[in-house]
Amino acid sequence: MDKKVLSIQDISCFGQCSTTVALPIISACGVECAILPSAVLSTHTAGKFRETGFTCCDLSSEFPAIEKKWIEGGIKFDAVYTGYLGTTEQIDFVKSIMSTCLADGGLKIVDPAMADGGQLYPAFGQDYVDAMKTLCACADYVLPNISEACFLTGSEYKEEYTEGYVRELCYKLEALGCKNVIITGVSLSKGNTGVAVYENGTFKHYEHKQLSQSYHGTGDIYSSAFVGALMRGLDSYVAAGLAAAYTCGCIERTIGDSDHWYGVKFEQALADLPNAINAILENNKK
Ligand code: PXL
Repeated sequence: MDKKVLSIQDISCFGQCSTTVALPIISACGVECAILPSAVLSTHTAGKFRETGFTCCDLSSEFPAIEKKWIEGGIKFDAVYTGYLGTTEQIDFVKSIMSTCLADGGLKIVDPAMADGGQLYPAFGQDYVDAMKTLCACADYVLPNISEACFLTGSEYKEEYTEGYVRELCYKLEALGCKNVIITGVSLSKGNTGVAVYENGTFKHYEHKQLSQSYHGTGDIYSSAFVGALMRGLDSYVAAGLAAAYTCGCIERTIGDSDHWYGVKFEQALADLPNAINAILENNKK
């Protein structure tokens, strides 16, 4: 059966993140993607935009009426995937929509997009972290980076760490209530980076070469590719690796263009995604 995903995150009109990457990426995977925009911003809030400023219009007031219409129309989703949300009230609302609009057995996939480099994004404080903890506690999959995992678990943020440190973050997230944990940007050996996947008590690390630059929005690109691949029926560890390979492909296409500092050229690698998913599914049939 074809799957329907609901993506709940902001629309940053310019900047290649959140809804403007989730919709094309999940669609390219061959999965229907509905959206619920949490806010409309002129740009994302990172990098130079942190200094030059941005506009933000919170759309929360629309949420209850949209939810009511969806309930009346019997509209249900096979997964609700959340990213950057504007306020703690929106986090509460997301919990409500997960209870009213998820099909039986539907997945709750939470990317707690709120921090990077050990720092919270400008819009957020401890109250947001506390609210995000409660959303992650009921999630089937959480996809934090190391910074977000530290904020969620009250752990010290480290730039250099061992596998033991990452395992500890996974155990603490599990103790919080997260069923399955995927931590992005996990670098366990010099020159390499990757993702840690902690599922059913088993820790795995998918590793690839570290690229020379990091970019804004790659967490959203990663999560969207993971959601698309998972909803096509791929095993979560395979989906995690495929999403990492796709994100690397996006970064490789952007390195060298200093004008393109605000995001990655995900469009140029988009066709790789369904090809990779279909090849794995074909191979699984053999
Ligand atoms: O997850 C990245 C992101 C999404 N949306 C907004 C952001 C950011 C990162 O800074 O500011 C509005």
